[in-house]
Formats: sequence, structure tokens, C-alpha cells
Amino acid sequence: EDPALLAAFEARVANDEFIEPKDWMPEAYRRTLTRQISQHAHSEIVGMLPEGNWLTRAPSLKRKAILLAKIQDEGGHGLYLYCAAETLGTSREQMIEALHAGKAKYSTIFNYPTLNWADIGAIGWLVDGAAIMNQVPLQRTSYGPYARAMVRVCKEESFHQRQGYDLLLEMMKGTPEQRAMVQDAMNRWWWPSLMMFGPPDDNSPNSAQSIRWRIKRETNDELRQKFVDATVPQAELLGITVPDPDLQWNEERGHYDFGAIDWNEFYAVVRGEGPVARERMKARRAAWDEGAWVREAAAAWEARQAARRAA
Ligand code: FAQ
Repeated sequence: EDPALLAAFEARVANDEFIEPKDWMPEAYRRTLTRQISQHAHSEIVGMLPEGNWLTRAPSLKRKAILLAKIQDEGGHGLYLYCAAETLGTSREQMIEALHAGKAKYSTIFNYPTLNWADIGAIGWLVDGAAIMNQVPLQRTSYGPYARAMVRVCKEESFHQRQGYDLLLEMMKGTPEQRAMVQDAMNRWWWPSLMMFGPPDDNSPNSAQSIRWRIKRETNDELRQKFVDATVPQAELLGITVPDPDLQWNEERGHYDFGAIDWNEFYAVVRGEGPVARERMKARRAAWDEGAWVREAAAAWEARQAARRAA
């Protein structure tokens, strides 16, 4: 790579300018962005599945309408993100093929099952909460199309987070059984939510370069700490316990100290050994196959319109 081009690129990044699709960029920058944005897109699409599981069993029309809207938003986020990734030169078909072949990663969190209705609240509160914590700084990521996609995505995620918290607040006003369901959901989702931020900084192979190129604006551990600090008071307000005996406010640091994360579990889930990883991929492939006629019909319609325009 031409050192002058590289120096000019690095100067632009250091100056907080956005890099745009037609601008020169180092191949490693293109690669890591394609990797991160496509993984992010896959997470949104696979992330529709755990919630889709509860659409037919939502306890009221209001909750069903909210859940339907949220899942549609996630589909939309996936599509924006595939578009942003495509501007780097990989086609959507290639990315989707990699997902369906089990070669592409998506967030570990979506390999856990949704066992009770409170899980839907916990996903909104904790999973969307973690997603926002990670995505707000990505509005200032150095690649323009990714940064702009994050602006709208973050607005929608904050609605997702609030609907989840509201659902749990309402359940906490209910019967002892309902309150127990909320605690049970918290017990199962807390640790996997902390894992969403990725491996610890000293074990995160991509972080140093991504921070230097301002792809990532904050590190995995910094964001994880912010999430814990923001979420613990919300758990207290709900009236539930955080399943971590080592959790403690540290006056000196001005942050919560928290217990050790089970990184063996994290890496196993990353390797595709998550509790419902097989079901998720099976459902994705089935949705793709069963939707083939829709894609074909849309293409046929488009071809006919083009022929009419030409005539
Ligand atoms: N799961 O060197 P690092 C949502 C992989 S939010 C799986 O630290 P990096 C909204 C990582 O890819 C969820 N794999 O990597 C929603 C890398 O492998 P590679 C999606 C993980 O990229 C809510 C290796 O480990 N959000 O969907 C995970 O610098 C509710 C080494 O890690 C995003 O994707 C993980 N948790 O930092 C939808 C945000 N963590 O590729 C529905 C954008 C790490 O070298 C319902 N992404 N790995 O083979 C990012 O900010 C970053 O990519 C990180 C990882 C922070 C996730």
C-alpha cells in the first residue's frame, strides 16, 4: 500500500473526518469493517428469532403490537447494516451465504432460549440496553455509512429498551409468580448480556487497531463497565437481585466492581455451541428457503416494470 495514501487516510481519521465508500482505505480497514458490520447485521436478523418465538403468546394486544413493531425494527436494522457493509464491496448474498454456512459470527446472546414471557422484557431491558451502550459511540465511528445507520438504529433501540423495562415493571406489580419469573429471567440473561461486549481488552485481538482507526470509539471493558453502572440501579428500582455475589459499589473507582465472567462459556458460544445455536441456524435457513418465492416474485415484478419502462 502506498505510504502517502496511508498517511493521508490516517490523518483524516485522526481529524475525525468520515471515510466514505469511494475514498481510498487500507485493505485491513475494509476487511475489519466488513467483518464487524456484517456480524452486526447478522445479529439483528438472528436476533428476531428469540422474540418471534413469543409473538403468538403475547399476553395482550398492546404487548403483541409492541413486540411486532420491535421485531420489524430489527429486520430493518439488519437491512441498513447489510447495505452499509455492501458499500465496502461484499454482496449481501455472500454475507448471507456465510451466515447460513455457519462461517459468519453473530452475537452470542441470541443463542440462549426465551423460556418465559419475562424473557421478552429482559431482552429489551438488558440486551437492547447493552446494544445501545455499544452503538451510541458507533454513531461516531470513522466509516460514514455505518455511523449514519447507527443514528436511526439507536433511536429505535431506546424504544426497545424502554418497552422491555416497562414490561418488567408491570410484571413486578403482579403476583408472586410473576415476580419470580422476572427474577428468573434476570438470573439467566445477566451474564450473557455482559458477554455481548466481547472478550476482555487484554484478550481482544481486534481492539487496538480498531480503536486506532476509530472504528471502535470505546473498548469492550469500558463499555461493559458503563453498562453495569447504568443497569444496577435499574435492577434496584425494579426490586430484583443481580445474580452476582461479588457486585459492589467501589467508592474509590466510582464504579461497580463485579464478579468474574465465565469466558469458557463465552468462547464455547462463539464456537457455535450455544444452548440453541442449532435451532437458530435451522430457523434462519428455513426462513430463507421458504422466502425464495417472495424474492423471485419481487425480481420478476421488477423485470416487468423495467421492460415496460423500456417499451
Ligand atoms: N458474540 O477482538 P474482539 C443487536 C468475536 S446488538 C460473538 O473484541 P471486535 C440488537 C469477534 O467478532 C448485538 N462473537 O472483536 C438487538 C472476534 O471474532 P472475529 C450486535 C463475538 O470486533 C437487540 C473475536 O470474538 N452488536 O443485535 C462477540 O473488536 C435485541 C474477538 O473479539 C454488534 O455487533 C460476541 N458477543 O469487538 C437485536 C455491535 N464478542 O470476527 C435483537 C458491533 C466478540 O475476529 C434483539 N460490533 N466476538 O472472528 C462491535 O462493537 C464489536 O464487533 C464487538 C467485538 C464489541 C462485538
